[in-house]
Order: sequence, then structure tokens, then C-alpha cells
Amino acid sequence: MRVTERLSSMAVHSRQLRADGRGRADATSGDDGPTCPGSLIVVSNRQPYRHEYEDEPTAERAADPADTDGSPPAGTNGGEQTGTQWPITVDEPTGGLTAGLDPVVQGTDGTWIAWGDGDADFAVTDERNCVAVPPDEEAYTLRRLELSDEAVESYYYGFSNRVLWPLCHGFPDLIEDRANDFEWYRTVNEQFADAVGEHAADDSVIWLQDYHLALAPRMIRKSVPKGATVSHFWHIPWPTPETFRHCPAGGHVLEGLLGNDLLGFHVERYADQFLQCVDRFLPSASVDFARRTIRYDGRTTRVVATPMGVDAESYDRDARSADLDRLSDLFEEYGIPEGTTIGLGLDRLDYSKGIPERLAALERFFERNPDWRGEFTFIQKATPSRTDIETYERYGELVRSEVQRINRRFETADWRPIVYTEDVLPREDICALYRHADVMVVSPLVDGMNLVAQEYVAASVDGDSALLLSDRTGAHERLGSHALTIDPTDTDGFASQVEHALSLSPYERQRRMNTLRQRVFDGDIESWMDTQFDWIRRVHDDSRTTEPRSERDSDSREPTPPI
Ligand code: GDG
Repeated sequence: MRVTERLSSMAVHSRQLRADGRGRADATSGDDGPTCPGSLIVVSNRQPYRHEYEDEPTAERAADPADTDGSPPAGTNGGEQTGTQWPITVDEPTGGLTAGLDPVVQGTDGTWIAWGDGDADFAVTDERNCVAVPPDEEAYTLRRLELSDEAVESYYYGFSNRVLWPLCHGFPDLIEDRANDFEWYRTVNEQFADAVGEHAADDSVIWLQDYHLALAPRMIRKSVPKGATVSHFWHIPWPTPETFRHCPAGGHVLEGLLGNDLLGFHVERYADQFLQCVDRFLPSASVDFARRTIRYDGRTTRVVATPMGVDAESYDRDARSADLDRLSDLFEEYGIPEGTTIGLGLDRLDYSKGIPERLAALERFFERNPDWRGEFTFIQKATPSRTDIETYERYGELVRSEVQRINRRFETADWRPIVYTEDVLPREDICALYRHADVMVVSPLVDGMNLVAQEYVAASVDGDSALLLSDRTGAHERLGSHALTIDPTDTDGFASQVEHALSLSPYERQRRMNTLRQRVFDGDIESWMDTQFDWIRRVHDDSRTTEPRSERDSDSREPTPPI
């Protein structure tokens, strides 16, 4: 489909919300948006705003350090040793969880605690390592944690991403259990817990995000007032007991998570597998599978499945306002001939995302369909990630060499079957690509949810495109019935689904996409947060009515984790 065809029919939306989702601030802080049942403290590894020194100080800016892109003037600066003032820029959230949560925290005047990984982060914080954000509105407090290089190497590149990530994605052979990594993970989790303790009040709702913080909930219990509610959302899969038994310090991980009042997963299977792991590896825990509750160490944790959505409205809006000229330039830059049908893959360069399997299916497709050579171009946008870890480095090399090999096999003078880029693209370009792609291929070997599939649907405003979706993603539970399902490891079946997608009638594409869009809009990020806060409200109320303080206080023995 031609760029001109697709974009000429655009209806430009008159409402302008901000691309980072912050335009929702009014909606979310008003009567209709998600409301937190207490004062909200979000805790995550990644921060919503990062302060960075610009590479080179300009002459004027060097003379005026207060000119920092709207951020407060730096108390100290990167040029301190040389006497030069460096300007500071602020990176804002552009997608996913941080962009979705930011307006909610703004609306609640809450606190966000995260690792300060920007080089100018601590030049703008006060003596408590706090800074008011967003820079121009100062709606909430961002509390930054300063982590040493050694801590980051062991906590982030170690136990988080060399142990928990491969374990939870079902790759126990990739686990690297290095000396000291778990101890650093514990130390950093303690740092997070201490910071929460400094900010928490009796009505606080503490909401932790993801696998970097598995030990923190139990620690936080000891550092916050009794009335505070501790809740956690686990964004990646939870493995079966057969896989979980490979987890070094697995008992500590389970115990840590049972410090939560509420623990959320994307889908029911992960919630059930968590209950099974607790049942098997913490014999003193009492698991109620029907109610999905766990009683352990004198307290109750409720486990729920609440699938996360995307800010569908903003993807829809940004796709509608996509810039045709900009897209044409991008296509020219990547050498994509005008008028070819476009396939798209967009992933972090991660071994869970099934990129080599996708390339194998595309190779099979071009083998079987020589007529499509020169007519179908597949754009694979891969974002390098965790490159300090050798497994990721090797994975990147494999993907790049496979792309080269397949391109050499089929390319012509003016066409390559796979256009591969590792450029980090601005959100406007992502939305334009989503809208323009005739077929989106999402083929992970395993994925907690997969936001890209939902973003694509939200941005498919013309409704004339198709989604190929792996049945091993959380997103498949929501979208599987109207996407074209693939088993990423079945190369022939996968290639047949690419053929199927390209041969769907316009009516069939519209029919499927209309339903997909309905589901993505119904289950968007706002509705996800509503559900989260409803559950938090419920456990918050339960813990006050059904669990008297005396009971909560009485059973504080230190059970020894069995594995
Ligand atoms: C984890 C879980 C779960 C990518 N490249 C660019 C860019 N992106 C954005 C996408 C999307 C996000 O990154 C990737 O989100 P995914 O959900 O696909 O994957 P993970 O990073 O693995 O996320 C996953 C998620 O947490 C949430 O719970 O769904 O299962 O693994 O938003 O658009 N954005 C921009 N430029 C790029 O080049 N602007």
C-alpha cells in the first residue's frame, strides 16, 4: 500500500493531547480518572524523568546555566572541575508504563521513587535527593536513589537481568548466578525500602513495579506505618514450579513478594503459577487457590490478574496526525521503494522476542512466494537493550547476521526484503510506521503482555491492516481471537500466516481490526489503573476490617526459605 494512499485519507483530530500521555493529566485527576485510595508512592527501577548534561555547552548557555530547558538551574554541574557550566536537559516519558503512570501520580500529588541514572540527576535534587517534576509544573516529588556502578552491575545487570529475567521467561539455561549479585540485589532493595519508609504515612498506598524489586515488599513492611498498603505489579511472566526451582535464593524471592497486600500479574496463568510456586517451595504458606490468597508469616497476600493496556487514545491521535513528508523521508533514508507493501516488527533486542524465528518465517515466505519479492518490505526496528550482558550481545550479532544473509539471498538492485534499524525513533515516527504498516508481526517466544501489539492496533486508524500475534504473549488472551495467531517456532505455519495476512480481503481486515480496536480501547491503560486501584482499595479496606493489628503483629517469626 502506498504512503500517499494511506495518509491522504487522514482525518486530523482537532484535540491535541501530548504524545507522552501527559495531556491526560486533567482527565486522570478529575472525577472520571483513576483515583488512588490513599497517598500514592510509586516505586520502580526506571524513573519517569531523567536529567542529563548536554554534550557540549554552547557559548551563551555556558554563560547562563539557568537556561536548562525549563528545568531548575543546576546546583552543581558537569563542568565543575573546569569551571564551565553545562546546560541540562530533561528526558520525559515517551511510552509504556512511565508515561501512563506519570499523569496519575501528577493527579495525586504523590511520590515516585526510582534509580537516578541520569548524569545530571543529582545536580538538580535537594538534600533528600528529591526534585519536583514535571520540570515546568512541579506536580509531584521524584525521589532518586543513587546507585554505585558496582551496585548497578550486580543488582540490575546481575540478579535482575541475568537471573530473574531468563528465569521468568523460561530460559533457565541462560541464568548466570554470579557471586555477590544476590547480595547487591538485596542491598539495593533495602535502599528502596528505606526510601519508601522516609516518605510513607499511615494512609499511603505503595505501588511497586516489576522484578527489580522482589525483596522490597517484605522490607517495606518493617519501614512503613501499619496502615500503609503495599502492592506490586509484576510485568513479566511468572514461571512454572519446574522452572522456578532453578532460581537462586528463590525462597527469599517468594518471601519478599509475600510482603505485599496485593500482587498483580498480566494474566491468570502467571498468577496461578505463582500460587503453585509458593505452595511447593514455601511449605509453611497456606495457599487458597480458589480465592487466590496466600497466608504467610501472619499476613495475607491477594494475587490478581489485571492485564495492562496502552494509552489507546493518544496512539490513535498521533497516528492520525502522522506527517506524510516525514514518513516519506524515513522511507527514503531506509531505502524502501515507494509503493511496496509494508510489514513491521518493533521490539527491544531481547532473546524473548522471537526475532530470529520471525526472520526464518520471512525467509520461508520469500522462498515460497517469489512474486512478493520486490513487492513486500519488512521493517525490523530493534532497540538495543542490556548490551553489557554477553547473551544480549550475541543475540544482537545473530539477528544482524541473519538479516544480512536473508537480504543477500533475495535482494534486487533497488529492494531489500528486510530493512533493519537499531535507531531509537521518536514516538511520532513509531505512530506513523504503525499506521502505515499493512502487517504487524509480534512473535515473542514468551512475553508478559506486549504493549507493541496493542499500540499497533490503537494506531491502526484506517482499520485496513492485520496483526500476526504469538500465542505465547499475554496480549494474545485479549487479541488472539481476531489477530492471526502464530506459533513462533513453527516456521512453515508462521510463513503461511504471513501469506494469509497479505491475502485477507479489505472487508476481513476491517472486521478483525474493528474488534481488536474495541478491545484495546476498552482495556486501555486508564482502565488498567482503575482496576488496580479498585483492588488496592479492596485490600486496603480488608486489611483494616478483617486483619486486626494484634494478629498482624503477633506472627513475626523469620521463616527459613526452603530453596
Ligand atoms: C515489559 C514486558 C510488558 C520500542 N522501541 C522504541 C519505542 N519502543 C517502545 C514501544 C513499547 C515499549 O517500548 C516496549 O514495550 P513491550 O511491552 O513491547 O516490551 P518490554 O519492553 O519487554 O516490556 C512486556 C511490558 O513490560 C509492560 O508491562 O508488556 O511483556 O516484557 O511501548 O513502543 N518507543 C520509542 N522509540 C523506539 O525506538 N519512542
